[in-house]
Amino acid sequence: IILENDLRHAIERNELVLYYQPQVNSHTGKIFGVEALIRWGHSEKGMISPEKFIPIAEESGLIVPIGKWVLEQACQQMKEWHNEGLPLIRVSVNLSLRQFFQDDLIDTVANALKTSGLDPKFLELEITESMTMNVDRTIIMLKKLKNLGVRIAIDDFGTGYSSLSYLHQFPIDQLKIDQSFIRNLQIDSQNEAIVETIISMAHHLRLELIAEGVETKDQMEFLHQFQCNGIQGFLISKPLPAEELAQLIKSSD
Ligand code: G
Ligand code: G
Ligand code: MN
Ligand code: NA
Repeated sequence: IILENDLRHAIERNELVLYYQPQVNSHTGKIFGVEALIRWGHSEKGMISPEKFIPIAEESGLIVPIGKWVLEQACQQMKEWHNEGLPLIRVSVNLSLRQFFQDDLIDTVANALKTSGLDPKFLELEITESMTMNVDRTIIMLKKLKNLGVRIAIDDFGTGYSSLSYLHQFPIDQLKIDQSFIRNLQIDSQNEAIVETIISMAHHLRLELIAEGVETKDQMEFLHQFQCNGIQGFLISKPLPAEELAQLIKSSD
């Protein structure tokens, strides 16, 4: 089992790395963004999934320095890619509950942007519905983030309990349809109806949309047919180390 102390050492020893998964426009086939996904390159155990250590990081408070590092690293990497002449794509960073409730989140994000020199419009922050239970606080926080010029996405959309009536009050740019809905396409017709409804709602609210966990051509064609343009999933690529992702972008440009 992973202990808090191991994780503390992981930070000190620079064992944390970011992988990147491309997001593709299904109409043009172009990569328009990447999601940064953390991994722990453990000296003996190999790559450890965030599912195993993010909960420990949340409980212990280590998520604060880790989250800071992720933001800095993601912004720096994207700025480097832009400098190298790669297409001007954006990077999405997952925020954890504790980070979202941290008073200095705004400063942390502003700092990561300033230090890297990345144009804020190329940074997107992913929050989940479960973080938006306190509606007033969420609106205040999101407005402050939007004032920095960054984009906001709701991750795992459709799995939380947030009321749809608040959705239009949040200053958000994008919904990410949860993988579970995509997995059940062509299996369950009621599920298909839900996906169609989410897509149509996003269009009406003028929100951009990404389907996550797209693994098959059939799933992509269904989404294409209903005008869900953003696609992320193993069909395009699994999350990759930075160099491999850069190669993929170069070869697909
Ligand atoms: O990358 P997947 O491979 O295994 O990620 C598993 C979970 O970990 C997902 O829910 C994802 O959102 C979360 N995750 C990945 N990277 C980060 C990160 O940098 N910060 C936070 N808070 N969660 C992350
Ligand atoms: O919670 P969040 O959406 O941030 O989590 C992203 C997680 O989904 C990561 O663990 C990532 O590795 C995983 N993932 C990305 N694409 C696919 C896919 O096509 N199929 C499956 N099963 N998992 C995926
Ligand atoms: Mn995510
Ligand atoms: Na998700």
